[in-house]
Amino acid sequence: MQKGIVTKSTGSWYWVKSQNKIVQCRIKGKFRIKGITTTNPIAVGDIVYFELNQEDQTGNITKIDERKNYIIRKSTNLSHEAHIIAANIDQAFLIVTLARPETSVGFIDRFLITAEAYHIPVHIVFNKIDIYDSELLEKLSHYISVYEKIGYKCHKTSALEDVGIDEIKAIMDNKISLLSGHSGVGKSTIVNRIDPFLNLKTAEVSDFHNKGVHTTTFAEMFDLVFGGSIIDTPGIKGFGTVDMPLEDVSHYFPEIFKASENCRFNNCTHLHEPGCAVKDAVKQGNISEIRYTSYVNILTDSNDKYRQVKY
Ligand SMILES: Nc1nc2c(ncn2[C@@H]2O[C@H](COP(=O)(O)OP(=O)(O)OP(=O)(O)O)[C@@H](O)[C@H]2O)c(=O)[nH]1
Ligand SMILES: [Mg+2]
Ligand SMILES: [Zn+2]
Repeated sequence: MQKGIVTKSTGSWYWVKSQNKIVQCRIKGKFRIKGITTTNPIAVGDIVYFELNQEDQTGNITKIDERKNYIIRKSTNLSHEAHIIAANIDQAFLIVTLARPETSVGFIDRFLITAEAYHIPVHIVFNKIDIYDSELLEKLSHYISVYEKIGYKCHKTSALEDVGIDEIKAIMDNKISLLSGHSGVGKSTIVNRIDPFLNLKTAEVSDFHNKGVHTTTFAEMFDLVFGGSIIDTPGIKGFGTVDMPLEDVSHYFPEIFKASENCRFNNCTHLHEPGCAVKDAVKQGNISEIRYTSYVNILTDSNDKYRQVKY
């Protein structure tokens, strides 16, 4: 049996890097993670064991190591199926654009709570700053002040003009980094800036929808010449439902969790209870309105009530 790391999967085939060689593998038998149904039992970043077929040099994956973490999203709002974007990552870079396409705060926050649940550090990268007008630049500095105040590192980049890329490159040194975000925000363009030899496919955002068209179709892990590796992923539309009991959501909004220590009721949902320290903090400007609104939206999103997933 040989051990390796999954660098790409297309559904039926898994690329497994083992002793600096890539072996194409299939899954033998069934792999199930307790409690959740996933569209992909094995994801990029998984450590797996396989047996090599001598005839064609392909492999059969027979075992998978326990994951230290993973980033997961629901396939659709009403389905209980989940898709694992990547596993065993050291940090995530959420690539955000305020235009072409526009990333909403709701999307950012759903990503952050997913990562927070597994203690995955997130860097927020605001890309395409070269196209922002004065209004968007103002919005940008507001967002950065909101997220930095809570403790998230923010970066401003223009992959097109090579601005700010060295800064994020330095943070990737010797780490496994995931790049995520909507389609068309420039994930693959950023990867190409970081390592031009990779020469990944990128494409214009369509004018009609201002949305990307999923140029990258499979998540793939690349080794970086300076050490560490980077996982480029297909754009995600949204997270749909959140994968945690609703009462846990507030634990993953660090500033809401902190303020909630002073709520009158210890099972306060911070929606309508009297003596709620969270609502007070919002009124006083200590918790940002945009973050509180996202929190309320997640809790009251009717689709989330269908969520049955428990770990
Ligand atoms: N103006 C501007 N355009 C950029 C920037 N970064 C990327 N782009 C453009 O945005 C478009 C989409 O870039 P991609 O790198 O393909 O986006 P992606 O996030 O990988 O998209 P998917 O693979 O579909 O998820 C391309 O036309 C890029 O040239 C930037 O900083 N400024
Ligand atoms: Mg891409
Ligand atoms: Zn409260």
